[in-house]
Amino acid sequence: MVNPAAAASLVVAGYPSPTIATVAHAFTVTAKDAYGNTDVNYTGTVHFTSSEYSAALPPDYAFVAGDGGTQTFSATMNLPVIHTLTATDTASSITGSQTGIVVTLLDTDNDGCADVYELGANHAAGGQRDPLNPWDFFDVAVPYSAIQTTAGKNKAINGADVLAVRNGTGHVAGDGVYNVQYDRTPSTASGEPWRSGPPNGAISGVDVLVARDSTGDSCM
Ligand SMILES: [Ca+2]
Ligand SMILES: [Ca+2]
Ligand SMILES: [Ca+2]
Repeated sequence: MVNPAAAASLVVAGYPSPTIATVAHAFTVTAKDAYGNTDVNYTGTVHFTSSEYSAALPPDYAFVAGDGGTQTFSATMNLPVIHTLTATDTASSITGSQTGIVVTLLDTDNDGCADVYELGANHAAGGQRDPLNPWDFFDVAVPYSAIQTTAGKNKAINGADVLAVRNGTGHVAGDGVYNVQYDRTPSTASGEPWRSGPPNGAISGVDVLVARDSTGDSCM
């Protein structure tokens, strides 16, 4: 066994990426000497920080001899985007980070609009929708024809979505061209066209109207 030198850095690792915001996950902190060996005798106190200012981080932790230089912790990222998780020794300032942790928001129905936005009040921001209805946010993976220049969902309902639906009009389930993603059942809620429902087997002008009426809505 290698007899380690004093700890020179902390290795923060194991936090899952990509991951979903607001869910707690485990990660490890390991004290390493300058040669990359684990400092099994490390008894420093580590303090946690993150680029995600609202993250739920562990309290300061004082390593004990029985830890063998490594310990498992738990943290929760609450905001999406890409974050860093850092542990720093409060006395010596040796430190280490796990970088590039990709955090996304939960989108239960996978319609491109995260639950937290679907539950919001502003329909133009994706709100007043149902996080369990995958057909109420009309962002589609264009194209339906070569006219389209944008590929894939972009979390915004715009002219490309409307055009893609329009180009699919006249097709019905089973005709070999029909694509279910351009088909909706219109909302039955008065004045609330964004509450569209599941496919009804025919892509028609009504679907174009449903898409058009939600144009400008986005869900970031
Ligand atoms: Ca959703
Ligand atoms: Ca939905
Ligand atoms: Ca339809």
